[in-house]
Amino acid sequence: MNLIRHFSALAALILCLTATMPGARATDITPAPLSAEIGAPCLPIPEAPAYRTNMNAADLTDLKAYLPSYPLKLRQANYGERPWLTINVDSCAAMGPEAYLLTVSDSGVTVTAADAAGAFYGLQSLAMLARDSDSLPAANITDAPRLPYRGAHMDVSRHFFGIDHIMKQLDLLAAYKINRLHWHLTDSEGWRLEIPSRPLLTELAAWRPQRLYSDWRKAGRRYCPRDSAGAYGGYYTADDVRRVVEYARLRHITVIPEIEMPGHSAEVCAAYPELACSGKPYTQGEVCIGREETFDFFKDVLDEVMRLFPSHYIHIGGDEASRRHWRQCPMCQQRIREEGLGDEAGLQSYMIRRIEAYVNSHGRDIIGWDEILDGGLAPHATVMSWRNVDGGIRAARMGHDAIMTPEEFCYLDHPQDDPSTQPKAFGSPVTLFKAYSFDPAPDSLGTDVARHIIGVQGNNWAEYIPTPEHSEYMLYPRIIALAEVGWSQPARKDETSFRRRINDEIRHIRSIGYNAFTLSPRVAFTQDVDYARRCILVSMATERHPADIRYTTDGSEPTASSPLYTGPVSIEGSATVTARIFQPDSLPGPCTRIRADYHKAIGCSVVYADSCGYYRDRKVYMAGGDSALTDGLRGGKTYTDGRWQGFCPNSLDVTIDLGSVTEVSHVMANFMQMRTPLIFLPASVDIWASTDGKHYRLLGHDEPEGSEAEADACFTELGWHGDPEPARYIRFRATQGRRQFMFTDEIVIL
Ligand code: TNX
Repeated sequence: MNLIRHFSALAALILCLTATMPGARATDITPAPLSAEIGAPCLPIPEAPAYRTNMNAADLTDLKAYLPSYPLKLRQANYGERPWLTINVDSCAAMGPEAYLLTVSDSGVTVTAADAAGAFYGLQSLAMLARDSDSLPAANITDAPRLPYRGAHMDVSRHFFGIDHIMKQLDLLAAYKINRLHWHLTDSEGWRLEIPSRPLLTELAAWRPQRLYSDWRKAGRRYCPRDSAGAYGGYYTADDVRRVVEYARLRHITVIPEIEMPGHSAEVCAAYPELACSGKPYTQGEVCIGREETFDFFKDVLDEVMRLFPSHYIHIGGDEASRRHWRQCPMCQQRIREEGLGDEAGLQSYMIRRIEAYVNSHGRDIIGWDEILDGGLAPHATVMSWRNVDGGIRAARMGHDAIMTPEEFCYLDHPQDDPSTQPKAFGSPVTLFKAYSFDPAPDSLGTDVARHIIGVQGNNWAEYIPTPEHSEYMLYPRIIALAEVGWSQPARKDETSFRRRINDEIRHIRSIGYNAFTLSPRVAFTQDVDYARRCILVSMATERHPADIRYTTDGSEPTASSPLYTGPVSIEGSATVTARIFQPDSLPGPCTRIRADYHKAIGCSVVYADSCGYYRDRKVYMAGGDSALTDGLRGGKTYTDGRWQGFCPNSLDVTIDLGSVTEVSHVMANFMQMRTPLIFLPASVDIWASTDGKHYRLLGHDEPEGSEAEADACFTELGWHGDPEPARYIRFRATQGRRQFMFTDEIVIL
């Protein structure tokens, strides 16, 4: 029956899609609805619009409890009064969960849904149509989510955020139809949930002498008693949790608690050292799996968690455990032998399976980070795929559900623009449009696999997020891009429309008190190569709207009368392209520049010295393989864009054959430094030239400047520039400073 209902709903929706009126105006509803016909303004919005609904008593009570947060001041229609808004909830309606129909005509507004969540989402879309206006346009909107799980994650361990901050975010997340809050409650930087039977978790392990995570790390990662002077931290009481859970429920958001195990647990071992292999505090970040006490502990914790959180899913972490201590621990080794677990990966998986069985025995299911696939997946687990999408796909192929949250697209703790312009953040940039481009369940996976991919989530890890304002800055607007990724059908996603809508959303949410990032004021460049015409094609983009891009190719600063960018600019030979944006009512944006060179080495062969190897086992770090350094393709601001080649742990040492002896006056490569993902500039570079491939002479030596070497994030060119020298072979060596990662995109020879 349910299935039939689903199919007929789908058929109805497809009909609606094809029936969209030609010439209909684009909607301003975000995430983009399945289908929308929007006409001319037709219905005035009264001061206090009256609604009538057939909702059941429980749903109506919930709606009334929510309405004070709703942008329109709705009131229930009086007896006999004609309502402005009718909300129909009909469980027999041919619609799936969370779906709704919204119609506006001159006689009123109707929201129809099969469940209260659908009605709630209809109201959210209505609020967007009504925003900043005194009348509504005629509208006929049919909408349904693409994926059932649309999540936002909040890390409250690395820095602590009070429940007011959490509830403020729930208001906005719900407006964008996000329906899960993944609450990362425990980690080595602080335990945040009161557990009555384990008081030291919140008397000690929720507090530290230093406010900032980075200071605390440097000072040796110690906790301090709650009442010590200057203690920073905090935790949630049962009452706090109940308030958040209820506040979220009224907004159709399920709060999924995460209790990390067996890794990311240094705070547990500090409060209860008997759970560490050594029996001592501050010795390890993973609990001992050999001891029964560890299981007793997590059972106590999970009992309280399941008492407080009605969520069907309990997230048990499972990521990034070091297995070093288990290898040396007699009790862990004994467990491995007795249970026939093979090795430490098997031991970790044993713990997750035992915990899963406990959670299952209470009628709940677990979610774990993708590392829970190692050593054998627990039978009913849902996998949250963070390192990339592979773990999620692997789980889905095995018939398990998966939630996609790959770092490359979904990590909101990464900078959202050129890192040198942003507050310190983790890893490589995840721009708004990078997040927007993510497809968690592409058709290419096939329906059997794709149907197990139940959702997508943005993760806001808080190592470098010390304040609520900063947390909002990282969340918005990227979480809205991910809301559209999760809600809207791929065919409804459209960068141009999203750029327009998101700029409006940012203005709006800033006006109601959220500290959203206002998007990059800088032009972003991409370079492509036209090998046949021997030129570089420079594309330019802006995240802002409305905005014109103007550019020059002679090094001068663009003015309002410089050429307007309308499509890729071709550069023959070498040029510096300078561009900036012009927006109405504001000063021109900062200039950004790139050099484009159709240089002498493009297409030439490169020999990698035996001592050096690019990082072949990681697809994303090898860019174009052996031709990456001479393919003319320059990297952007992120090392995962497929154009940067990574070297680890060895140095870069290559020889380029220009084909015949030619005059060379410039040999340069661009390098990046990003400290948090351990990417460093080389310590130095050396360049040699040869005409015969046997005898080499040194052309130059270069080193980064001190300020660059110290920078958290920077890009710099290193190489040689001088009087023309005859050369056929150029050897370029960049020596690692730290034996970590080193990335370059191209060796430019002029
Ligand atoms: C990896 S994602 C982690 C977190 C960090 C995050 C920083 C995951 C399961 N583990 O503990 O905060 O990277 O981006």
